[in-house]
Amino acid sequence: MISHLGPQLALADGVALAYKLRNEQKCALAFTGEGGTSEGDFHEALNVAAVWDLPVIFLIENNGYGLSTPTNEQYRCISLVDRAKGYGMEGVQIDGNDILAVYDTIAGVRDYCIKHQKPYLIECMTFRMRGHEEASGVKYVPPHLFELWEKKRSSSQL
Ligand SMILES: Cc1ncc(C[n+]2csc(CCOP(=O)(O)OP(=O)(O)O)c2C)c(N)n1
Ligand SMILES: [Mg+2]
Repeated sequence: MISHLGPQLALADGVALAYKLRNEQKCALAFTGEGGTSEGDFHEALNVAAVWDLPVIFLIENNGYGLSTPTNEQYRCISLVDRAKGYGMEGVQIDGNDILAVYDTIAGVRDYCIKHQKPYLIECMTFRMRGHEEASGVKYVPPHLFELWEKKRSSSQL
């Protein structure tokens, strides 16, 4: 289902708990925007996953905005991956536009979660070049950010 934001993350904990209890060599993966991490459910889900040693990957797509709210109005830590330490889990921040880095990171983290029966936080850095949804537009985004990220996109295609 779409649009759960924070509350869907605890469901991934439940899936991971089922794998653990059945001794299955699997791990759960929950995907959230950085806006979803500003909800209380995010914190509960990560804390329970750490305390119960659940094999679950929490994947954050940090695209700079939660709807129209920029990240500097959402949190005060430098990076969202810094939160991993607070829950007692490992975490990594990667270039979310580098598809091979994303693939390799998730493949390696999956193996780690299954082998060590632990959760993991991955923060993928990217930028939202369009509105949260087509109707809302992007008037709240300073134009230089589009130029900056457009350049990054062009240089990564060289
Ligand atoms: C539980 C819940 N709370 C609030 C909303 C309303 N809402 C929908 S999207 C959104 C912002 C989400 O931000 P982010 O996860 O960064 O997504 P993005 O805007 O980058 O697509 C909010 C607050 C919702 N759908 N569900
Ligand atoms: Mg976002």
